[in-house]
Amino acid sequence: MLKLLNMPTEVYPSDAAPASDRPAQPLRAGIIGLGFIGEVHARAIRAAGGVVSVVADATLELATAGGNRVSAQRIAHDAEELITSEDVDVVHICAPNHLHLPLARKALEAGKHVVCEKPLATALPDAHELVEAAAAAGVVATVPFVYRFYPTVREARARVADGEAGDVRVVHGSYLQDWLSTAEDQNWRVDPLLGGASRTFADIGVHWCDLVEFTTGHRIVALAARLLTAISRRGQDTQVSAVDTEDAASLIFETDGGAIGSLVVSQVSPGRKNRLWFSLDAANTSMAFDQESPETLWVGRRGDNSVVRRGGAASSAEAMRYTLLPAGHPQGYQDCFNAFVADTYSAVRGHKPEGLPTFADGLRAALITRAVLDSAASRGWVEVPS
Ligand code: SOE
Repeated sequence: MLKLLNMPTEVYPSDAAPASDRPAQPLRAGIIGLGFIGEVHARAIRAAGGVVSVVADATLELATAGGNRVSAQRIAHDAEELITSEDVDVVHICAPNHLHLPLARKALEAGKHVVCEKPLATALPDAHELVEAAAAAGVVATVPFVYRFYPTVREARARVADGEAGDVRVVHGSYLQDWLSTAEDQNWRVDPLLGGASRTFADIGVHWCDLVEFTTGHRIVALAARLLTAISRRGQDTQVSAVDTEDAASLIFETDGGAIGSLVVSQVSPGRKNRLWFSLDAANTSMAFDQESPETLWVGRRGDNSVVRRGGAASSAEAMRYTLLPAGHPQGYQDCFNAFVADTYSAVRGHKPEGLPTFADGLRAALITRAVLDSAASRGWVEVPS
């Protein structure tokens, strides 16, 4: 104890340290939109060492309530004020889809780094514009395709990349939810003016496509899709309106790596909460991932099948990079989000984290969504530009 008290002050030369040895100042985030996903962003910002500096929402009342929930330092009068604020380094856009383009455009014009929720834009030319604007601004611009950050997804990716799995031949799966499964269920995403022409595919199908393209390294080059609007009118009492967007979609596709595949997406599957499931059936092994049980990867072989646990001794370096806790201490969705924001902020600091989903990936999702809509309209196969 005495020794500690007598410790010479040079041991802690914090003031004398050269600037480069001092910890970097925390990045200051501004969040626009404080629904479920805005709050997920807020937790991830803090986990990444950032601060929730300013928040904005559709009204000052909403912003104040949301700002209190996430303990923001300050409430902006509106989104525009937040974007041009001095105390914001990174703008997180969590507002409804039709606002992504104008808000991201303004944030890029202001020279801010941007995290924009998917879909990046509701129309393909707008997604192109944002990719170009981000490149011209020279800032970091990312889209939260966060399922990439499950260690078991990285494990599957590593096993494809190092050849252990063999050539991927068949890719199949589904992404199913039930939160819009009754006629009383209503949400702004149902309205094409707010959510865009595609609802279920643009909201969750794009996650699945991003994930399988990311893990296999293949690109979907052609597809044939069908859309279903199972519930033609939604709402309650006097607030009932006709539905113009799809409740479900199915597609078959081909990849540039010579694989074929199929996907079913739905927001009207009772009991399925957020069931993103895929199987990559390759020459040596099949690998299946289930987002609702993300701690394991099923590995099928001609001989014995096995279940690979996150954090196990045989885990790849890529999976270990996102392993925070010892096996048996479950990691989940928020951890993926935290890792995504941490990698985005690391990119802001000049690093190049591998596998970070950028606006280019948001554009890729918009291209596939366009192809799905075109195919459903023509009832034929459509090529997907690479
Ligand atoms: C709602 O469908 C939603 O929150 C999506 O918008 C997310 O992207 C998905 O991860 C979970 O479901």
